[in-house]
Amino acid sequence: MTTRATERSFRDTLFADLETAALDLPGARSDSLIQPKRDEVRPYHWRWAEIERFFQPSTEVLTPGEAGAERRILRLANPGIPDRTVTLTLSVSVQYLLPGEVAPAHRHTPCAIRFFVRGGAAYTTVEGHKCVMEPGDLVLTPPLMWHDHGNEGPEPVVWIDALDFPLVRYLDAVVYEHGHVDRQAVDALKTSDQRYGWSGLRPIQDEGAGYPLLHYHWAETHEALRRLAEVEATPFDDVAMEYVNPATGRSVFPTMACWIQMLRPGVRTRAHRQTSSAVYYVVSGHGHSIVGGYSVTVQDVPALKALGLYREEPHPDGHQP
Ligand code: 1HN
Repeated sequence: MTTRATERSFRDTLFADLETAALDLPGARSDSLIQPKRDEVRPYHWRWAEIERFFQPSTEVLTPGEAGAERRILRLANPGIPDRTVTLTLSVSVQYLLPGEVAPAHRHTPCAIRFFVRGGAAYTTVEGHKCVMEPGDLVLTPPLMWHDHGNEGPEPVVWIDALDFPLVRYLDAVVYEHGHVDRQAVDALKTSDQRYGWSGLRPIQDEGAGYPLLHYHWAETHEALRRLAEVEATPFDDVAMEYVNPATGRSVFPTMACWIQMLRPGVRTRAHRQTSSAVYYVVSGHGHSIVGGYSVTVQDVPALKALGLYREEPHPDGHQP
């Protein structure tokens, strides 16, 4: 009785003292030496119709450029993540701009991609390069490059934004600056299209560094995928191509990769799993994953590979039950 009481009070006192000293003794309580995989991120399906019905109401409560609201975005908030991001490393949103609206210039260390969904005459200006976006176009905003967006057409415009914000925040490396102007001055000679026709050629001065290509046009993307589909496919992803930085041949960003993918009609891919996370946007087509359609993904694979943390394995039975 006395021994037990003494023992308990010894432990209690020890843990209280450890707490005061800001120390932990893992394993002595229910916690383990290495905490298990964080399981709050859940697989989740956001239906486009559900997102779309909030476009109009969002204009009633928020105007970009007013009262600190720099952007009008509907952010995908994973029901398991308290910080309301889509995965623990990625933030994905749908941005909606009315005719004449401008999302003012700012810049930050997290990088972004835009995948344009619909509407005419929307632009994003990245560091003075004005990119006029059409459906299916991909535009990059590399770290710390100034960016502002605007809708110069008569219809509302919609695009998808994906950022590595949660990862950069976890690394405590967020730098965020507001611009002094809403719209950057555009350098007419400095467009991404002017320097790169996506011809497989690069200006010789662009070797190995920077972000020379900012705008990937849907017409070329679609054609490349269609041509590849005629000759080759893969067992796990069917026909998939990665957007690359032509100066390096690598992923568009060190933290984030983008793929464009086609599942040919009737195809059933084999099951696999990875340590990485990914978000799919269905561009066209339908199916119980997607059959006979196109999708674009953003993934955190480059960050995991750079850190030596990427693992991938096939499902032992080939397909899931
Ligand atoms: C951002 O800067 C944009 O520039 C969109 O359009 C979404 C989500 C989180 C943080 C910054 C944009 C964003 C964002």
